[in-house]
Amino acid sequence: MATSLQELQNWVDSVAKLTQPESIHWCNGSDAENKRLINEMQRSGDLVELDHESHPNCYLHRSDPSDVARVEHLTFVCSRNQDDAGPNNNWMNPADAHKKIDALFEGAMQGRTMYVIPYCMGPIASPYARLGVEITDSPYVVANMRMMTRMGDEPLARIEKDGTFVKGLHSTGDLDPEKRFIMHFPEELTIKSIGSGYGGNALLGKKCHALRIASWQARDEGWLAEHMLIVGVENPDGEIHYIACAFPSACGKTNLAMLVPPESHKGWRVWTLGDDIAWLHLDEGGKLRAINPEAGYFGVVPGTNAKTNKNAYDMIQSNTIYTNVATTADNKPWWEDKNVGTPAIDWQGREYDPENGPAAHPNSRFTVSAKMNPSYSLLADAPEGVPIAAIVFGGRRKELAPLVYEAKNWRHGVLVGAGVASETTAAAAGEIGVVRRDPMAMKPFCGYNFADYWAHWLGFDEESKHLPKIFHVNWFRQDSSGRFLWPGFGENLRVLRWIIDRCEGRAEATETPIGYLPKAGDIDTSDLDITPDTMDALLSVNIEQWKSEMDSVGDYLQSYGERLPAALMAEHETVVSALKEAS
Ligand code: GTP
Ligand code: SPV
Ligand code: MN
Repeated sequence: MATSLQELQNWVDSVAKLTQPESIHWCNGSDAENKRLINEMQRSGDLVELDHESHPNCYLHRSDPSDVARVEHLTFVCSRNQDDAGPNNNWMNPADAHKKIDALFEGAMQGRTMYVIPYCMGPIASPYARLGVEITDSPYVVANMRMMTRMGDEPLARIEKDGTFVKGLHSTGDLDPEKRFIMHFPEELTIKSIGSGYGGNALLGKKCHALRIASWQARDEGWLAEHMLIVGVENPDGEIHYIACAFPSACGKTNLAMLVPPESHKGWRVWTLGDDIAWLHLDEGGKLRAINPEAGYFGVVPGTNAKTNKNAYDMIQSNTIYTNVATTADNKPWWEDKNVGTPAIDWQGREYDPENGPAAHPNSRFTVSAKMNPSYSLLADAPEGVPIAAIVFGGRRKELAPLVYEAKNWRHGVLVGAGVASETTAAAAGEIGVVRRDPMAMKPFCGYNFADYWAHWLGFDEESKHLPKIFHVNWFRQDSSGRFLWPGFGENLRVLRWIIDRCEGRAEATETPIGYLPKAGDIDTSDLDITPDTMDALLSVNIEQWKSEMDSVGDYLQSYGERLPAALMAEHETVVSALKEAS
């Protein structure tokens, strides 16, 4: 027996029987194991080594061109009761789902090695951490999971001690998009994914476990599993405030989490706790505390340069796996807006030709251990997590949503979160740039009915008098020629400062029907090339536009029917009335 836990051994045996691998390898997470896998992948062509002088220990992986992003239409929550999954999820009944996907797993690993990956989401000693085991036939997944989670012997020991873990079964399959499914069985703590080797479809600790399954458990157990970065902002006096921000995929979480303070902000420092997922618990004093369940970053590459995000740019010069970037003639990685070098070979391995579109895929990614981050916070390993001062929702909106506003109270903040909308990005297959509702940035990730989820959020108000304030930001307002009005990136610190000052009761605000906005001059724009007119545009609330926005939010909420909490509709009514009064 490879493990003392009978349930785990039985499951591995049954999967082997179904998928018929040539051999089984239990991952211990060691350097030697990783080196061996990397070598094997170089031989098979799964990985290409990049120039090792400039990019030591960096590799390029090219995924199948039909497999470059999450596939939401093939992602299912298979709860016993369809209403528990809700209108926000695709649903299949568990028995049918198992039958359908098991048929695809039959013999799927023939001639391949089956890897068993024990992993821990969260600091290994944390009471909030959760365990899982992913079985996969992809060595690329193993190498990624090693950076993205705490993986190997230590987690296995805790799994054997605790006796409970999430079962994740993955096979790359034959990549036929017709035979691609990502299925979740929350009541069985089980995930089955076949037909994709990409990101959130295949690294099952991330979206499948830490968001879809964990959100379900969190509702039952009284906590929150959210699509949020966690960042610490240290002022020149050495005070640190921790902020958790939920922005949809490819809307700026990684960038904000590792923000580099601009020249004008001497003495400020930013500490990264996490860049994608936060697990939030109320502590005994009623404070909301966050841990990052992950141990690495699977980040968007395009747009990363020494100006936009020097921390990220420096971080990915070594010990990084790149997926679907282009390369230069001297075998360095290249992507759009890198601003150095020229592409020779595109992400599909073809000679670069602008006729074929971007050289790097717009959803090309880097995988890197969080420890490589120059702004890594040691508290990312703290079992008890960090106290959250503010929760910030956001999205990508050309118009309407101001640079920043503050919700009037927790209940209003939940409405603000539920009403989040954002332009779609390359992170998921499908059309790009269409505005869609993405409540709390969780549309693709909430493992249960949004109506129940909002009720769960609202319920925190009764549990604590010390909840964080809630805000909304939008870095992506554009002028009529399509230029961003706000410089973004490091300059976003200026907005975080206002947010923190509001939490500390030391900044002014104007009350509007949608919430509190900074007064002119409350956001420090010194040393910034931005006109007062632009700031006015960024901080304006167009009442007529907001009236129709709130109508659309109302229609959206109503579509959840009877399970929708009355308090959320009541809050919606309050905002609608305030808008009517103001016009
Ligand atoms: P996921 O990993 O998909 O969840 O994405 P994310 O939310 O972490 O987004 P990320 O920080 O990777 O940013 C996505 C894209 O938005 C990148 O191309 C960035 O360069 C760009 N971006 C990030 N922050 C800003 C900003 O403040 N302003 C502008 N204009 N672009 C930004
Ligand atoms: C996202 O799409 O929000 C991501 C990338 O963070 S993936 O891991 O592919 O889901
Ligand atoms: Mn994400």
